[in-house]
Amino acid sequence: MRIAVISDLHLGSGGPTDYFGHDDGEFLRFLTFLERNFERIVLLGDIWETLTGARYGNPGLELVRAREHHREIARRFARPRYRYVHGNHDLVAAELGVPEEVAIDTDGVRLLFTHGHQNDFIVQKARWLSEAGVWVGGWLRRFGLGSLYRLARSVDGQRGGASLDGGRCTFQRWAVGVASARHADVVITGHTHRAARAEHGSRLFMNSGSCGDGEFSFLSLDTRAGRYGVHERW
Ligand SMILES: [Mn+2]
Repeated sequence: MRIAVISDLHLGSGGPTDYFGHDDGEFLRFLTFLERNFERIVLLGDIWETLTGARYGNPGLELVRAREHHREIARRFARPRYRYVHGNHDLVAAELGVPEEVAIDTDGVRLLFTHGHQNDFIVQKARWLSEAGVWVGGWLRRFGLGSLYRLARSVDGQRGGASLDGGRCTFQRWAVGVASARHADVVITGHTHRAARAEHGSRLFMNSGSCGDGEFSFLSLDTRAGRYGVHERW
């Protein structure tokens, strides 16, 4: 099976707290390209930004507003080719039945898709603190404090344990541990916004990077041909 993976679009309701950074028409052309070349497209979490509303703590309303603001993209994602796995910025989608983990068995290969926030200590142990941090970040952007926002993001990124050196990356070690527990050959995550591909013994770790901030990062998985690629442009 030929599968494409994208994640971390952070589609919001417009304005400074919408981190998507694409023209919707151009992004729809990118999705058409994926639909023509892949049998399935996995949306691997943080597709919608639901934590940066002006008032704190109403992700359900923010999801509705973001879907209205990007109506054509929302309609596109309803096509049968798409498979949605939620992340921590669109956790509210779990209430609508969106899973936090999906396994696909095809051509004798088991693929495991999970966003990756499950490895984040603060997200897991103090969800309110993590969500309040994202909400404050939204207000920094509204006040035009982009540099402070970027500093906070980079500090948070360091904390995530993601490293380009697969052997030292605690995020990858966690993901490969989950893959092993689920008997998966390939584990695919998002969350870190850092696209990656690294072999860990007999298992393969991949990260889809981000399609937010105007980026076009995606993964191509061809289980029949055994080809697994990271792409930064289409
Ligand atoms: Mn995330």
